[in-house]
Amino acid sequence: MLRQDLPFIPLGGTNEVGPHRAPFITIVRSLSMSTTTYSVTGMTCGHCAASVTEEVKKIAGVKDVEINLVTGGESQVKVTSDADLAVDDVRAAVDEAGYELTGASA
Ligand SMILES: [Cu+2]
Repeated sequence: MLRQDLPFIPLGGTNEVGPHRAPFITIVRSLSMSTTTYSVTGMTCGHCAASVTEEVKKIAGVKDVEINLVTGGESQVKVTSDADLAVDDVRAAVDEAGYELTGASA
């Protein structure tokens, strides 16, 4: 009886830490992080992208900004935030940097 119980002691101890923590972190992330990709026209170089990044990062809740620069076309601005952003706030930030927001998609 004791021999049969022994192997389950270390396994039980591990499971108590692992599976309880991992799903908790996953759930918190999926509920609180939001990513939206915006189309922005008018950017022509890295300086343009840096200006847009700087302005968009000023919006409350923005955690990360990634830009796929398309010179002379629609650049893609991927914004990760801890809450859904108001598109007007993003438009205002892009406008402040000197460019135009032309679309948004989840
Ligand atoms: Cu530029």
